[in-house]
Amino acid sequence: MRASKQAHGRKSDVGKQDLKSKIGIHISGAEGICDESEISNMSTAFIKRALTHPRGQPDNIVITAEEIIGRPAKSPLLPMKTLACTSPEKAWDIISQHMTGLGISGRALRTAYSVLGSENTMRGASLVFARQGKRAEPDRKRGVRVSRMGIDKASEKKLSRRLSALKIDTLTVREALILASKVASCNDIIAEICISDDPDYIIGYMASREFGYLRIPNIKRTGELRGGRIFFVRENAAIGKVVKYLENMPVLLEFK
Ligand code: WAQ
Ligand code: MG
Repeated sequence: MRASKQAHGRKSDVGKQDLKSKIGIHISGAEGICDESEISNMSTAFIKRALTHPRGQPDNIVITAEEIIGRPAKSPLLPMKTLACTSPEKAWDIISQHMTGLGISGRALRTAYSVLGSENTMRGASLVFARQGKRAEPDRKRGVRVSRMGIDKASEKKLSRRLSALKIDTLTVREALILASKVASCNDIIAEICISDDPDYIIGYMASREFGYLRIPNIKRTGELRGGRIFFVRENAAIGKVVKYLENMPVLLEFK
């Protein structure tokens, strides 16, 4: 699902930067994998979400349903942990330390910082070369939208139980963990940083196969419309293949 609105909509709903752009402003997006019998339920839930989104009222909602041929690849969900963090400045210190430990350069971190600081949010993620720090996504306005990921029924139950015990069993957390786990399953991606573009959601995360999914409270301040996702890619990665994998390869995540 993707929901957007034209830039001349209610001014209170969007950032000043967004008003300058003539194309639709991104409000909400969502994706999943389900059985044929559940397509209708999933679509209804997605439309409901688009219509009640904190970023504003969309004037355009697009639902796409595609058949998956063959069995999706399987991959494990990342282990999860919540870090202690009291401000966006401290969040960036923590992120920088972890990323530097994975070999991500200062230049790449500066690129990430500027993308994540912009109120011109993208619908997808920015790909950043881990050493040179150059952006690699083919469309800088849109970014790369990860899709075709889901979770099997049994794993979803287990995950819900685990998250309930931590009092964080929300759709936002479940979907973010599923997305991050698919991204981490891509060999050419070293790590991810994510900040929600919802003005009220101030917990972000960083993720990698090395250290799993690390939640970061106070990654931004309440009310800020900025947000985004950065995927750091290996310097010699074939970008076309990475994009194909993220956008098209069906992956079912499993709770182990
Ligand atoms: N593929 C690539 N990028 C995406 C996708 C996707 N499917 N969905 C969202 N993005 C990018 C896009 O730039 C958005 O502006 C940005 O990420 C934020 O998206 O454990 O809700 O859907 O409590 O607002 C983190 C949960 C929630 C942390 C993240 O992201 C936790 C969230 P949002
Ligand atoms: Mg959002």
